[in-house]
Amino acid sequence: MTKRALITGITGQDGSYLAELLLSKGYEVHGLIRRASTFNTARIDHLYVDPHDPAAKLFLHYGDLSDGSRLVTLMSEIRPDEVYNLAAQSHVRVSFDEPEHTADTTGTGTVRLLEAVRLSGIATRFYQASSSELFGATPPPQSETTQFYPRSPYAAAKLYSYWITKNYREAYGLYAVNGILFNHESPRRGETFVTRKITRAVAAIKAGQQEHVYLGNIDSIRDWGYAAEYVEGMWRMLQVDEPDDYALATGVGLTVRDFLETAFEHVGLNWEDHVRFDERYLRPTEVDALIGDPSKAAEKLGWKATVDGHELAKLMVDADVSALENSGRPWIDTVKLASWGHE
Ligand code: NAP
Ligand code: G4F
Repeated sequence: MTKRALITGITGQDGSYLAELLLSKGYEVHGLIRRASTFNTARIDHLYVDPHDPAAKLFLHYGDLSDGSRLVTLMSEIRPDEVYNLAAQSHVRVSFDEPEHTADTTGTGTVRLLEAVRLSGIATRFYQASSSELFGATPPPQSETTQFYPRSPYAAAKLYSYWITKNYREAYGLYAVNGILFNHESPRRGETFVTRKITRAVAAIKAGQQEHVYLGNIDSIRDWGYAAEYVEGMWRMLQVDEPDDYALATGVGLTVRDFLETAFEHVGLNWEDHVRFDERYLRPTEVDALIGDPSKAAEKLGWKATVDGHELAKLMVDADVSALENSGRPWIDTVKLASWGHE
């Protein structure tokens, strides 16, 4: 029997890698996408096959986590074996600007989807994209048993989603799991997260199209892994007999400064010549250090990260250098776009 999966957030970084993985495993994949005035499917366009083609295995549906009745309808129409809830307003800095919207999407959106699963009566397995941001101010190493201390509207919304997922597991016997994922990046990472902001800037500076990049706090520590490996961990969480919660991480922390050093050195540049401080990229409350302990996932799921933060920085720089070389788009436009907000 062909398994069927529904992915919310399929147009995002993780959604695109997960869709690839599930299609490669023979799944029929359904994705929730938001209606936008421009195309927002660039990360999955390479997977798309005309739905009229009998070989089509990927189907997209308009919807939004703010629209509960639509989620109920889609659940009964698609009848998925597995639901991956990856959709969210996922930017921590932006959540300070849009706390209410973040709560509605990143928090309440989860219970809307869980209710749709529960009301459908289908024996669906549910994955919730929880985050290492939940640990916030609690010092590393952090694991599934570490106390939560959220430090942003984003983290507070994810905390609600974490607990409501656990509650639906306990109250209704739903197969529902939390993947507590530490930062994971890739060439598909959103342009305003710090790793991608840096690797895009490295490419532009190397090409002589830009002189400086403006950043906030470069002393914070993150446990950066490779997104393509993390989606394998998400899938594995839904394949075990009993639902449980798991942290995925490399176990190694780097500062933003370390990432800068590796990324600039990779193309023969010194980061100190090109990085400028701008206080608008600071957060009202910062998360100083996230370093995960992934031993439970290793033991129970056989999952292990193999790409470390330095390797990741280099592969992202290589991808941005070649993207810049191959694109006819004037770089300056996208740099301006990324500088409008406070991300
Ligand atoms: P991302 O690239 O920002 O993708 C977010 C996705 O959510 C996009 O497809 C976006 O659609 C969709 N979305 C946003 N608001 C929505 C709404 N109201 N209704 C329906 N869809 C909506 O995020 P990511 O890096 O892939 O992360 C995936 C999930 O894991 C997120 O929940 C994130 O918070 C969580 N997480 C990420 C990390 C990480 O390091 N990447 C770590 C821990 C947890 P558009 O394309 O239309 O904007
Ligand atoms: O890349 P970031 O914006 O990622 P952050 O805040 O760690 O959140 C990401 O990882 C979470 C998992 O732990 C996810 F849940 C969340 O959805 C998201 O994917 O910032 C990383 C660090 C922060 O300490 C930030 O203050 O980089 C610092 N930073 C310094 N200058 C900057 C900048 N961050 C951004 N985005 N832009 C800057 O100019």
